[in-house]
Amino acid sequence: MNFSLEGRTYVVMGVANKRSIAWGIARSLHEAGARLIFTYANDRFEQPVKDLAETLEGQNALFYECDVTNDQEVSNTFAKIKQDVGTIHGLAHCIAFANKEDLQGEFVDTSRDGFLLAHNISSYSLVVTAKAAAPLMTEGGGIVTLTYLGGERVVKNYNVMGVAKASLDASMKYLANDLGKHGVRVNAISAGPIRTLSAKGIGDFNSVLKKIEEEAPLRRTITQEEVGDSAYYLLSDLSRGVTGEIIHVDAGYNILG
Ligand code: NDP
Ligand code: N5H
Repeated sequence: MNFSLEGRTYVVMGVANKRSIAWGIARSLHEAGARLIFTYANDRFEQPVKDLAETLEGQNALFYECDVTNDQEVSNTFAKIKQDVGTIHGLAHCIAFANKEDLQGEFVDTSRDGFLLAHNISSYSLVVTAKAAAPLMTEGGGIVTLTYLGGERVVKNYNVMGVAKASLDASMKYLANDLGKHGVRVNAISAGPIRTLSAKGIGDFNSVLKKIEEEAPLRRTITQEEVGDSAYYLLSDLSRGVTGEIIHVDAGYNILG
């Protein structure tokens, strides 16, 4: 079996900068020979994403603006992708957002607006993009989303984002059930903590990383490249029998009691 992604096209959503997990995924897919399509939330990130993609040798990438809170924009984006490339083979969804004030203190204080915002961007966005993207996967395909342990158990400060990730994890499974009959697999990677733009400004992040270094079975944190390679596995035929699964790329931290 040939596991090269030569001749295949993947949409990568959520590159903000070179530290983004989405960028780690883009690099792994590029190295495997895939053609890449990038989407970004608004034009603030257009040039940075284009500059990064330029560094991928021989890559003839395409770029689209796609704010996932806007149904019309999501369906227009995939209509344009269909027009420009026809078939796609997969999608990496690396998008989340919650108000900063909801990522500290107690979950019980979450406002209705903050709760809905976190769920809208971090969970429903997978549903709306899967619906728009799956019809383009005419040769079968894969969808991968990024989740975190805080959706499975209570993790200090993760708060509303943990509840949104629980919703994302369940959405991933229901989507896997709906889309499986069309040859589309849907899976999630639960990544260990990585210092990215989203993690910036989060109090205590250093101590979270230190705890992983001290306690995780591998006694270290993980990298964007390691997440990227697991996404490559999930988006390639290597994982052709796997759907509705959460793979923990977290140096084994989740097995600890
Ligand atoms: P980044 O800050 O690099 O990426 C977050 C991305 O979310 C940004 O690219 C941002 O797009 C995008 N986004 C936010 N709002 C919208 C919107 N309305 N429409 C479209 N895109 C939007 O952080 P990470 O790489 O860390 O995050 C990627 C994923 O990984 C998230 O789901 C996160 O929860 C998950 N994760 C991260 C971990 C970590 O430790 N870093 C651990 C486990 C999971 P733009 O830049 O265009 O605004
Ligand atoms: C237990 C923790 C630490 C506490 C919680 C962190 C949660 C982070 C996730 C969300 C996505 C961060 C977030 O929405 C930040 C925004 O409020 C402010 N940042 C921005 O607007 C920047 C500019 C843009 C690019 O960010 C986004 N998201 O659009 C969890 C950590 C140990 C692990 C972790 C960091 C998990 C995760 O899900 O990211």
